[in-house]
Amino acid sequence: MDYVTRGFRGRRREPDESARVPPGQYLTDDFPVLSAGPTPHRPVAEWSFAVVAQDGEQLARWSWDEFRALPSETVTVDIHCVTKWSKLDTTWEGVSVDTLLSDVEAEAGYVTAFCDGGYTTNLPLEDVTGGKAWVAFGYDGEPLEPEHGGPARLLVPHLYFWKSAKWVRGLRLMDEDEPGFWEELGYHLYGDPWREQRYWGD
Ligand SMILES: Nc1nc2c(c(=O)[nH]1)N[C@H]1C(S)=C(S)[C@@H](COP(=O)(O)O)O[C@H]1N2
Ligand SMILES: [Mo]
Repeated sequence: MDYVTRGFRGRRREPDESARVPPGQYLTDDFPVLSAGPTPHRPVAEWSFAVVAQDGEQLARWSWDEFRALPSETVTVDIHCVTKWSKLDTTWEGVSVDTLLSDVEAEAGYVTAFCDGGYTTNLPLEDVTGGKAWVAFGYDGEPLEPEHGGPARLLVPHLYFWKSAKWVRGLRLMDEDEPGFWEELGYHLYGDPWREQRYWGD
Protein backbone atom coordinates (compact mmCIF):
# COMPACT_ATOMS: atom_id res chain seq x y z
CA MET A 1 0.00 0.00 0.00
CA ASP A 2 2.80 2.34 0.86
CA TYR A 3 4.17 2.43 -2.66
CA VAL A 4 0.80 3.64 -3.97
CA THR A 5 0.69 6.73 -1.79
CA ARG A 6 4.39 7.52 -1.82
CA GLY A 7 4.18 9.47 -5.06
CA PHE A 8 1.64 11.86 -3.58
CA ARG A 9 3.93 12.95 -0.80
CA GLY A 10 6.48 14.51 -3.14
CA ARG A 11 10.10 13.67 -3.35
CA ARG A 12 11.47 11.60 -0.49
CA ARG A 13 13.97 13.52 1.60
CA GLU A 14 17.11 11.80 2.76
CA PRO A 15 17.54 11.87 6.55
CA ASP A 16 20.75 13.87 6.28
CA GLU A 17 18.92 16.53 4.28
CA SER A 18 16.65 17.53 7.18
CA ALA A 19 19.74 18.23 9.31
CA ARG A 20 20.71 20.82 6.71
CA VAL A 21 17.44 22.76 7.01
CA PRO A 22 17.55 25.57 9.61
CA PRO A 23 14.66 25.97 12.09
CA GLY A 24 11.41 27.30 10.61
CA GLN A 25 12.49 26.62 7.00
CA TYR A 26 11.00 24.27 4.38
CA LEU A 27 12.75 22.80 1.34
CA THR A 28 11.88 23.82 -2.18
CA ASP A 29 13.12 22.58 -5.53
CA ASP A 30 11.96 25.79 -7.21
CA PHE A 31 14.06 28.92 -7.31
CA PRO A 32 11.72 31.75 -6.24
CA VAL A 33 12.53 35.30 -7.35
CA LEU A 34 12.40 37.94 -4.60
CA SER A 35 13.21 41.50 -5.63
CA ALA A 36 12.24 44.73 -3.92
CA GLY A 37 12.04 46.56 -7.25
CA PRO A 38 12.35 46.08 -11.00
CA THR A 39 15.14 43.95 -12.46
CA PRO A 40 17.95 46.15 -13.79
CA HIS A 41 19.40 45.04 -17.12
CA ARG A 42 22.96 46.32 -17.03
CA PRO A 43 24.95 45.48 -20.17
CA VAL A 44 28.31 44.01 -19.16
CA ALA A 45 30.07 46.69 -21.25
CA GLU A 46 28.73 49.20 -18.69
CA TRP A 47 29.35 47.00 -15.67
CA SER A 48 32.20 47.28 -13.21
CA PHE A 49 32.89 46.07 -9.70
CA ALA A 50 34.51 48.41 -7.20
CA VAL A 51 35.89 48.26 -3.71
CA VAL A 52 35.56 51.68 -2.08
CA ALA A 53 36.54 53.17 1.26
CA GLN A 54 33.89 54.53 3.61
CA ASP A 55 34.58 58.07 2.32
CA GLY A 56 34.00 56.91 -1.26
CA GLU A 57 37.66 56.68 -2.33
CA GLN A 58 38.03 53.94 -4.94
CA LEU A 59 40.45 51.25 -3.77
CA ALA A 60 40.04 48.72 -6.58
CA ARG A 61 37.94 48.36 -9.72
CA TRP A 62 37.41 45.74 -12.41
CA SER A 63 35.65 45.99 -15.74
CA TRP A 64 33.55 42.94 -16.67
CA ASP A 65 36.41 41.49 -18.76
CA GLU A 66 38.92 42.11 -15.97
CA PHE A 67 36.55 40.58 -13.43
CA ARG A 68 35.98 37.50 -15.59
CA ALA A 69 39.72 37.08 -16.01
CA LEU A 70 40.10 36.69 -12.23
CA PRO A 71 40.34 33.14 -10.87
CA SER A 72 36.86 31.76 -10.22
CA GLU A 73 35.45 28.86 -8.26
CA THR A 74 32.49 26.54 -8.60
CA VAL A 75 30.74 26.04 -5.28
CA THR A 76 27.75 23.93 -4.25
CA VAL A 77 25.95 25.40 -1.24
CA ASP A 78 22.60 25.46 0.58
CA ILE A 79 20.66 28.76 0.58
CA HIS A 80 18.04 29.98 3.07
CA CYS A 81 15.55 32.80 2.47
CA VAL A 82 13.98 34.65 5.39
CA THR A 83 10.56 34.00 3.77
CA LYS A 84 11.24 30.40 4.88
CA TRP A 85 12.30 28.52 1.78
CA SER A 86 15.62 26.72 1.71
CA LYS A 87 17.25 25.14 -1.30
CA LEU A 88 19.97 22.51 -1.02
CA ASP A 89 22.96 21.92 -3.27
CA THR A 90 22.75 25.02 -5.45
CA THR A 91 25.77 25.30 -7.75
CA TRP A 92 27.31 28.68 -8.53
CA GLU A 93 30.36 29.99 -10.30
CA GLY A 94 31.99 33.13 -8.99
CA VAL A 95 35.01 35.03 -7.80
CA SER A 96 35.80 34.69 -4.11
CA VAL A 97 35.54 37.97 -2.19
CA ASP A 98 38.99 37.05 -0.82
CA THR A 99 40.33 37.47 -4.35
CA LEU A 100 38.61 40.87 -4.72
CA LEU A 101 40.01 42.13 -1.43
CA SER A 102 43.48 40.60 -1.73
CA ASP A 103 45.22 43.81 -2.85
CA VAL A 104 43.16 46.11 -0.64
CA GLU A 105 44.61 47.40 2.62
CA ALA A 106 41.51 47.15 4.78
CA GLU A 107 41.19 47.83 8.47
CA ALA A 108 37.42 47.79 8.13
CA GLY A 109 35.19 45.72 10.37
CA TYR A 110 32.18 45.71 8.03
CA VAL A 111 31.20 46.03 4.41
CA THR A 112 28.11 47.38 2.70
CA ALA A 113 27.34 45.79 -0.65
CA PHE A 114 25.84 48.22 -3.18
CA CYS A 115 23.94 47.40 -6.33
CA ASP A 116 22.33 48.62 -9.51
CA GLY A 117 18.85 49.72 -8.45
CA GLY A 118 20.04 51.08 -5.11
CA TYR A 119 19.76 47.98 -2.90
CA THR A 120 22.31 47.69 -0.10
CA THR A 121 23.09 45.16 2.60
CA ASN A 122 25.58 45.17 5.47
CA LEU A 123 27.89 42.36 6.56
CA PRO A 124 30.83 41.92 8.92
CA LEU A 125 34.08 41.75 6.91
CA GLU A 126 34.82 38.36 8.45
CA ASP A 127 31.59 36.98 6.97
CA VAL A 128 32.65 37.78 3.42
CA THR A 129 36.29 36.63 3.79
CA GLY A 130 37.88 33.27 4.54
CA GLY A 131 36.14 31.44 1.68
CA LYS A 132 32.60 32.32 2.81
CA ALA A 133 31.40 34.66 0.04
CA TRP A 134 31.59 35.08 -3.73
CA VAL A 135 30.57 37.46 -6.46
CA ALA A 136 28.71 34.92 -8.56
CA PHE A 137 28.15 35.21 -12.31
CA GLY A 138 27.00 31.66 -13.05
CA TYR A 139 24.23 29.44 -11.72
CA ASP A 140 23.73 25.77 -12.51
CA GLY A 141 26.26 25.89 -15.35
CA GLU A 142 24.63 28.88 -17.08
CA PRO A 143 25.18 32.65 -16.94
CA LEU A 144 23.27 34.06 -13.96
CA GLU A 145 19.83 35.20 -15.11
CA PRO A 146 18.92 38.88 -14.60
CA GLU A 147 16.01 37.96 -12.29
CA HIS A 148 18.47 36.16 -9.98
CA GLY A 149 20.99 38.99 -10.02
CA GLY A 150 22.84 38.74 -13.31
CA PRO A 151 25.26 39.76 -14.52
CA ALA A 152 26.60 39.19 -11.00
CA ARG A 153 25.40 38.93 -7.41
CA LEU A 154 26.92 38.51 -4.01
CA LEU A 155 26.60 34.97 -2.63
CA VAL A 156 26.86 34.60 1.15
CA PRO A 157 25.16 31.27 1.73
CA HIS A 158 25.70 30.99 5.49
CA LEU A 159 23.44 34.02 6.10
CA TYR A 160 19.80 34.58 5.08
CA PHE A 161 19.61 35.14 1.35
CA TRP A 162 18.72 38.84 1.55
CA LYS A 163 22.45 39.33 2.30
CA SER A 164 23.23 37.90 -1.16
CA ALA A 165 22.81 41.20 -2.99
CA LYS A 166 21.69 40.86 -6.59
CA TRP A 167 23.11 43.11 -9.35
CA VAL A 168 25.99 43.89 -7.02
CA ARG A 169 28.43 46.58 -8.17
CA GLY A 170 30.77 46.81 -5.25
CA LEU A 171 31.66 46.70 -1.61
CA ARG A 172 32.08 49.72 0.64
CA LEU A 173 34.45 49.17 3.56
CA MET A 174 32.90 50.40 6.79
CA ASP A 175 34.20 51.09 10.29
CA GLU A 176 30.74 50.47 11.73
CA ASP A 177 27.86 48.16 10.92
CA GLU A 178 25.34 50.37 9.11
CA PRO A 179 21.97 48.82 8.25
CA GLY A 180 21.25 48.26 4.55
CA PHE A 181 17.90 48.28 2.71
CA TRP A 182 16.05 45.47 4.50
CA GLU A 183 17.94 45.95 7.75
CA GLU A 184 16.59 49.54 7.94
CA LEU A 185 13.09 48.11 7.48
CA GLY A 186 13.33 45.63 10.33
CA TYR A 187 15.39 42.69 9.17
CA HIS A 188 18.11 41.53 11.54
CA LEU A 189 21.50 43.23 11.24
CA TYR A 190 23.33 39.88 10.99
CA GLY A 191 20.81 37.27 9.77
CA ASP A 192 22.05 33.84 10.89
CA PRO A 193 19.45 31.28 9.72
CA TRP A 194 20.58 28.73 12.31
CA ARG A 195 19.71 31.21 15.09
CA GLU A 196 16.56 32.40 13.26
CA GLN A 197 17.80 36.00 13.22
CA ARG A 198 14.99 37.20 10.97
CA TYR A 199 13.98 40.54 12.50
CA TRP A 200 15.23 43.16 14.97
CA GLY A 201 15.30 41.59 18.42
CA ASP A 202 15.55 37.96 17.22
N1 LIG B 1 19.67 44.06 -5.37
C1 LIG B 1 18.84 43.25 -4.68
N2 LIG B 1 19.34 42.15 -4.14
C2 LIG B 1 18.55 41.31 -3.44
C3 LIG B 1 17.18 41.59 -3.25
C4 LIG B 1 16.67 42.78 -3.84
O1 LIG B 1 15.48 43.10 -3.73
N3 LIG B 1 17.53 43.58 -4.56
N4 LIG B 1 16.39 40.75 -2.52
C5 LIG B 1 17.09 39.92 -1.55
C6 LIG B 1 16.23 38.89 -0.98
S1 LIG B 1 15.15 39.37 0.22
C7 LIG B 1 16.37 37.59 -1.32
S2 LIG B 1 15.52 36.37 -0.53
C8 LIG B 1 17.23 37.18 -2.45
C9 LIG B 1 16.40 36.51 -3.50
O2 LIG B 1 17.22 36.04 -4.53
P1 LIG B 1 16.52 35.31 -5.74
O3 LIG B 1 15.51 36.25 -6.33
O4 LIG B 1 17.63 34.95 -6.68
O5 LIG B 1 15.86 34.09 -5.17
O6 LIG B 1 17.90 38.26 -3.05
C10 LIG B 1 18.32 39.26 -2.16
N5 LIG B 1 19.09 40.22 -2.89
MO1 LIG C 1 14.41 37.29 1.16
